[in-house]
Amino acid sequence: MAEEPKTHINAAIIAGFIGLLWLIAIMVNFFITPPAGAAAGEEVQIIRGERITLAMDEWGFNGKQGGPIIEIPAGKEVEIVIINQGRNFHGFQVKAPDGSKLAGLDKDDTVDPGEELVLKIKIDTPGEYIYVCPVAGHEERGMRGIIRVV
Ligand SMILES: [Cu+2]
Repeated sequence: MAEEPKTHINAAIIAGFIGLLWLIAIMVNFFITPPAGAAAGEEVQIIRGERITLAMDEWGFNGKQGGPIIEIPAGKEVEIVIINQGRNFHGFQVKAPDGSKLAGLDKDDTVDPGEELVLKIKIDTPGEYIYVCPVAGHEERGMRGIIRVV
């Protein structure tokens, strides 16, 4: 019985810690993301392989703001087939951690509505990157997703 107050203190510390983690998770969710995956509760589609097909429209990839997670092998050339199913012109670019272009199209190279383009890209360094439509304003509207190089 002498142990009991201590146990309560430990339980309070643990509860506080869990609460803190929960708060941090909420803060991260609100302030750091515009989510590059699906919205909370939705299943995130993962596409793996050496030929990836992505449909683009307003404002997302494969019909979702925050497109699917793409997983490609490091150091190997893969094909990204981008199909513009929207009404605006769109593009595809993988960003380096500093925000510069790592692979894909330049900002001004775009695909017209109804058109498709096969891009060959190769990323040597494994990691998690962001892919976007580089047309001004489109990333902010939801044309972004995660690409994992493994
Ligand atoms: Cu776009």
